[in-house]
Amino acid sequence: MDMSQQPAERKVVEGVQKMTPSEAFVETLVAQGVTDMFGIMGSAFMDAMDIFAPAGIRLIPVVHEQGAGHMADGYARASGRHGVVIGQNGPGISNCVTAIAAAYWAHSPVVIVTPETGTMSMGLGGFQEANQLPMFAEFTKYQGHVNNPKRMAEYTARCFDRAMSEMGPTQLNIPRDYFYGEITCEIPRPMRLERGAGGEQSLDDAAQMLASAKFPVIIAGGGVVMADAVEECKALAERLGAPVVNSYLHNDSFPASHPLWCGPLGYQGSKAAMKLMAQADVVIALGSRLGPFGTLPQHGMDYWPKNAKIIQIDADNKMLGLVKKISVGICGDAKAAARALFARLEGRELASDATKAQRAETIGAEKSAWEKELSEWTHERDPYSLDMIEEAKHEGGRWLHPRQVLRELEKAMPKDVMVSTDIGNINSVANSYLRFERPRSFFAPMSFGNCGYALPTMIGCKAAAMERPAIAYAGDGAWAMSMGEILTAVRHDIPVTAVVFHNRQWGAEKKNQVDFYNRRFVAGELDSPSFAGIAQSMGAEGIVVDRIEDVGPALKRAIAMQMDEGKTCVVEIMCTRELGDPFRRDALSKPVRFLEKYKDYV
Ligand SMILES: Cc1ncc(C[n+]2csc(CCOP(=O)(O)OP(=O)(O)O)c2C)c(N)n1
Ligand SMILES: [Mg+2]
Repeated sequence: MDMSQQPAERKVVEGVQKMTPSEAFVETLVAQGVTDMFGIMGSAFMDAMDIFAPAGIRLIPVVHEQGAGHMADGYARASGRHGVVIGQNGPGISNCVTAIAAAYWAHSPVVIVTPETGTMSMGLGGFQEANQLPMFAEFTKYQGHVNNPKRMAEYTARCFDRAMSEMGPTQLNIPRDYFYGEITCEIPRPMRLERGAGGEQSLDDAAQMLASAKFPVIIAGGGVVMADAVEECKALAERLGAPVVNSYLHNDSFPASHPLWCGPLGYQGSKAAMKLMAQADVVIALGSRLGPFGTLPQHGMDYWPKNAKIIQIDADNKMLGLVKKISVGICGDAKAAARALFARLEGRELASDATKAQRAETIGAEKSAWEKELSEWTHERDPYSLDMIEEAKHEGGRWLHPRQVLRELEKAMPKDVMVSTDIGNINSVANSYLRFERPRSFFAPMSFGNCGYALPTMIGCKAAAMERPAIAYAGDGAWAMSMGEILTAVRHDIPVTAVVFHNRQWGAEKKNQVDFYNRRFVAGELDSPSFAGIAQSMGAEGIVVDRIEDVGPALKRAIAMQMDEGKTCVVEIMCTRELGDPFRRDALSKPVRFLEKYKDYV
């Protein structure tokens, strides 16, 4: 434990002092470096809220508490600091469950503060009463329940410490009457875990495997982002001449301009990455839990190298060998482990040295083949998509091919951009077109996969990094779930740019009805007014795009408004109904019906 890392800016009261529990709570937040919180005010924590401002804490009010949870998640992921969310006991808290689940699977150090019904009425079925611990049990790394007001500072500090050390959300549950009273306590200083490289033996074994590898491949996972390990990953990759692939939805774990970068694995990922992966005899999964969804066959390729030796490095020992069979598991920090492996290879002759130039050529060739394919892949070619493209020609209006739109957006991306994506068909296809130069730049709903994620998350990212351009992608369905938070962006001067793919359908799910249910569409159509118009009436800017040549200029204009004028803008892009490959082909089966009345539904 490193006890010296005190946030420097603000002074925290020293020594044992008389204070109220509200003061103990707020001072502990200050000690933990909290400057921003997201939520909606409520009587349950008003006594503490009253002193947020003099403590140097801004509470950013949102439209819906789910938005606050996502904002805290985005804030944490963009900054590496805690994201904090708070709400009214009962409904304000239950509104956060989805967002905390998403933060859990993103390994975000989010602290959710959950004021609870008072102790004297708990269990009597009073107003806004709920058991708030079970709701979050599955999605938190630690749940602190303040069981006595005298322990307010202790529990608060522990929730903040554990969110960092356990890499995930923690819950601080506070009976609302425990904010009041008189206590004597000392404000604990933050304890931050110093992480190491892992066990000596496993590092030695891994280094030996790498030394004898003929075609090593590195998977750069979320751990590389969280541990700030890009330079160490680069050094290891360059020493080995190994291609580096991003794990699913961690496209920012390695710079896309690097010659060894090959793009993401997983759903709608890079064929170059997968083809190179298939050739590996040794794989180094650096900071990755090797989540099951991220390594499913794609583009008709079952690319996972079944005979390769797998070295997995994860800071959480429980992830080692959980999903994929591994040869060596290293419980360590991605940065420290990469450095330790590099040191062990120093001065050594590697089996792969002789083929370094040849492998570099193979990598280059696979990458350019994939780029060429992507550029020529202007629209989807399956029968449903072709029908939809044909249909669009006969409808009024101009409708664009999503893939072409995504390519144009990619070309128009500003430097140092942060992008969030939502869950949906076009957002998933976007995976191939989102490339980054630095970590903490790409934000997706990860394994929880909830629609309505992208906008609020990006507002949180922007609040943490006002100097960076912020872009949220969303389909029209997911957008409508979350667009209320445009009000938050406008009201509180946290400008972002949203790109809404208006294809008039819940496309991702409809794709399953195309593939498995003989195009029997149930509840899949979306008829909506102009989202640019809605944005304007919420006080933001709105641009409608229905010509491909306008896509890039529209994004650039919106970014200029964001960065120069502090304006939020919604870029609404009118798209055809064509659909890319589905999400869960693996998890669906052709329908079977036994009852006579449903016999046609196969
Ligand atoms: C909260 C939530 N509800 C439902 C789903 C199931 N779901 C996954 S994708 C999707 C459709 C998304 O539609 P849209 O946002 O319009 O994007 P498109 O697929 O059309 O590009 C739905 C309903 C989900 N993932 N999350
Ligand atoms: Mg849609």
